[in-house]
Amino acid sequence: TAMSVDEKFCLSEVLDTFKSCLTENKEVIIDKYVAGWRGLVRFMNSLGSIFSFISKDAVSKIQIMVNLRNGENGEQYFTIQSMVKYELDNSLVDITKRGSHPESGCRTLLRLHRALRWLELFLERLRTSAEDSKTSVMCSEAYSESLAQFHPWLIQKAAGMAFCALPGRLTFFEVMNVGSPEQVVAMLGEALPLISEVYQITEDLYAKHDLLGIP
Ligand code: 1PW
Repeated sequence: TAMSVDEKFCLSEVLDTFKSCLTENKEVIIDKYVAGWRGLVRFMNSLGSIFSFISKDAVSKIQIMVNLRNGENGEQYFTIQSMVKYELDNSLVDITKRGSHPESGCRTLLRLHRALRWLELFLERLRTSAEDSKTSVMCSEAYSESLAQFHPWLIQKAAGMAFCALPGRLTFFEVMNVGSPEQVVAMLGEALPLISEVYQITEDLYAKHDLLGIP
């Protein structure tokens, strides 16, 4: 993949990308959504190599979405809404059991969407956390409440081990490269409602089309 890991990372820029996801009609622009994820991957990689097994899967999902955008029907993948319509109209999604479309846009994006909920819960905990709170605990609580239910036992264990290696709250804030802890908290307070809106719009769309359980 052409993804660079050494670019200077700043979390507020990443969260800004998620802000720019939504069109006026509240459709989610896939290029921006994917760009937001690229930034999150850089963030995870800057947390240490133990997170690379986590980011590796996100990287391969991002690549699937990029390939669809660059493919011959790329314009159908401009927004999540147009993607869902296009793939459903053309029977390009395996809805109830795995079949001939293991890498559909709908399936792939659903994985990122579920992970975004984890991120939202985690960042919200981080935002409201006390100085002596443990990032590992916040991260694993957010994980149990969201993504864990979709992961087999082995991945849950591996994720739990990665969380234990997370740096403390202050170091974590420094890695975000936003400024003082107060500035981080303020930035999160601004960004979270937007991430949450993108999440909710996607969730509602998938629910409407009965796509939340794509295997
Ligand atoms: C510290 C901030 C972290 C927030 C980013 C969250 C990223 C979540 C990626 C978790 C990946 C764990 C290992 C991969 C598991 C895959 O099996 C799973 N992928 C996801 C994204 O959940 C399901 O994909 P699959 O196997 O059905 O193709």
